[in-house]
Amino acid sequence: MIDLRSDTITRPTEAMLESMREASYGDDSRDGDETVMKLEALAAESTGKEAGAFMPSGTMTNLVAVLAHTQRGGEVLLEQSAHILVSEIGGIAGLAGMFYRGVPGKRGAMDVEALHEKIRPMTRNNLGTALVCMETTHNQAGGAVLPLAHMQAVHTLAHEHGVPVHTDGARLFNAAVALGVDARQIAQYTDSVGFCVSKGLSAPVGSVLCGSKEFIERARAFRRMVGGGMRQVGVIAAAGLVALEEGPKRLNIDHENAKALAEGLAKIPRIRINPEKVQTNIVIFDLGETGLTSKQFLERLAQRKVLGGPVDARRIRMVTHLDVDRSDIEQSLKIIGEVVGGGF
Ligand code: TLP
Repeated sequence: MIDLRSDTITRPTEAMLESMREASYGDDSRDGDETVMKLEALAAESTGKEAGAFMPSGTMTNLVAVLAHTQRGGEVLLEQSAHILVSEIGGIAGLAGMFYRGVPGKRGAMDVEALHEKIRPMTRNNLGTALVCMETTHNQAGGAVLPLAHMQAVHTLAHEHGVPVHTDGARLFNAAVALGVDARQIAQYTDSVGFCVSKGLSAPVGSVLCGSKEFIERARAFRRMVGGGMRQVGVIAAAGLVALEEGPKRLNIDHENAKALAEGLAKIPRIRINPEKVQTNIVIFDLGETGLTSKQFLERLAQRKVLGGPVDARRIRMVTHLDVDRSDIEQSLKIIGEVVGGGF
C-alpha cells in the first residue's frame, strides 16, 4: 500500500523504538517524568517559549489553549476553514463554551481588514474578542504557509486590542522548513503555539503546547480537566523526543515529493491543480473533468493499492511523509493516470 491519506500514519523509526525501550516510567500526573520533561524543554526551546506541556493530540492542544487563554462566553476569531473550526467536533463551543466567528481568508491567511472589523471589546451589546487563532501550515488550504509579515500583522492587531494569539502549528516545522527560518521566528508572532510530533515529524502519538510559564501552568490544569493527564507517558514522549530532534531535518524531502506529485498530477488530463501552490507536504487536487466523484476515484485507487483522502465530493488530498519515497510518488502517478484514463 502507498498510503497518502495523512502524515499521521507513519511507522516509528528504529531510533524511536530504541528510545521507547529505554524510556523512563515516571508518573507525569504525580511527580513528573524525565523523558516528558526533556521533550517539553526541547519543544519550548525550539519555539522560543518559556515552557511546554505534552498532550495526547493536536485537538486537545488546541482545546486546552483556548481554555487556558479565555473565560467562557468570549469570542474567538479565526480563519473560517481553520482546523479548530471545521474538524475538531465543535469543542471550542461545546467544551470551551466560546462563541466563534470565522474570518474570510486566502490560502489560510485571514483577511487582516476583516479581522480588524471583527475584533471588538466587550460591551453591553457584544461578548468581545477573547482570542485570535492562526494555523500554519494550513490544512484546508493545502499546506499553505502563513507569511511571517501576515503573522506579525495579526499579532500586532490582536495585541493592540489586548487580545492574546494562539497558533495551531500542527505542522509548524513544515512551515519553518518551507520559509527557510527557525520555528522561533514563526512563534514570536503568537503567545502560544501547539505542534504535533505525530505528523510530519513521524512519532506515533503526541503534541506539545508551548507558551509562557504562567500560561503553561494554567494549561496543565485544563489538560487534566479534559482527561489529558497521562501517567507513565515517557514511553510515548521518548518517540516524540526523537521525532523533534530528527524529524525537521528531513521535511524538505516530503516537500520535494509533494511538489513532484503535484507536477505529475498537473500533467494528467482532466485533473486540476496548480503545482506552484504546493508549498509543503499536502497536495489537494480537483477531479475536475474526470467525471469521477472523490469516492469513486478513491475506491479505484485503493484497489490498485494507493490511498488518498477526500476533501469534498470532487477534491482529493494526498500527504507525503517519511514512509513514502519518490518511487512511491511515481508509482502513484502512474496508477492515478490509469484510473482517470488519461495516462501519465
Ligand atoms: N489533521 C489530521 C486530520 O484532521 C485529518 C490530518 O490528517 O491532517 N490542527 C491541524 C492543522 C491538523 O491538521 C490536525 C490533524 C489537528 C490540528 C489535530 O490533530 P490530532 O489529529 O492529533 O488531534
